[in-house]
Amino acid sequence: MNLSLFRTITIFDVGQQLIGLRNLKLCCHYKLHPTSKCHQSRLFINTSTSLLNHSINATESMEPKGTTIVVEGNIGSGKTTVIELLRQKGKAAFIAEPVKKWTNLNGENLLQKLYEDPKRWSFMFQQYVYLTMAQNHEKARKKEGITIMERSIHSARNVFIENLKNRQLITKPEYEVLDSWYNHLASTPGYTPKSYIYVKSDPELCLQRIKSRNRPEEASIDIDYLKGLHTLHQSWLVPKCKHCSHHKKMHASTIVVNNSGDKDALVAELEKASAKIFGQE
Ligand code: TTP
Ligand code: MG
Repeated sequence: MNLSLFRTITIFDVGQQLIGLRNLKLCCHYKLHPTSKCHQSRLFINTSTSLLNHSINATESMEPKGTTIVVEGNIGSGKTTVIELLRQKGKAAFIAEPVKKWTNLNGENLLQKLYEDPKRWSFMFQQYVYLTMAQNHEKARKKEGITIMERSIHSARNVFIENLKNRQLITKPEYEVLDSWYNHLASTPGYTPKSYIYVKSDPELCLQRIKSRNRPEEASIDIDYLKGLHTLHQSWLVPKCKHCSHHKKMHASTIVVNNSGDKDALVAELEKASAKIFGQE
């Protein structure tokens, strides 16, 4: 009996970067006589099958199991509130923003350091944001169904790091290192969401919310800083040029949710967006 095994699989390199589709053609011609026990042939088939299974498993674990949606918007725009409201619908899994990690890394309050001396600490802080966000993308990729997470490596790069460069709070080499990290992380399968929920809010309102929630680290945030972040969110998530849109958002769509500060209006906005959000599994 001739047994032919001919499979095509996807391979990723050790650095977990997709290097393209390569064909692995495994062809085993294997003669089996009911009476003879050909140990070597069996061993070959067993090893090849394990390798194949291993590669397929490796491939499967890289591929996202479900759909990731990311909530973005200015500091104090109401992302956490939006997530709480969506949570009540019971139709998705949720991953919280790692702010707690940023305020306590083995006793170090990195967020506080950032605001106390941005020139000294921004580079360090943004690297830790990348790490903690990559951990969240990793969690999201393994979940089935819809997973909604607050923030992403994409806002870290397209909004915060861009803003730090504009304000000359990071040096050119620091910017280049952060950009290289982004290019590496963003090419990981599953790290680009299907869509963004963009919580759009007036920077003045964001400032009011920041003041009333009173995170001690954020006491120095001013309106110019929030206006800069607002402009960057806009040009990233709702760019006027189609080419820029594809380039910057890597084909993810944007669902805009306006937050004017009125809770009932926000609930109504989410109701309107609900079909778009939950209909994309
Ligand atoms: P946000 O990620 O905007 O979270 P939030 O809880 O303030 O937003 P919302 O009220 O809409 O729920 O900001 C958290 C803090 O982290 C804020 O002080 C800004 C800072 N930050 C950076 O400095 N760099 C970054 O890349 C990110 C993602 C946040
Ligand atoms: Mg929040």
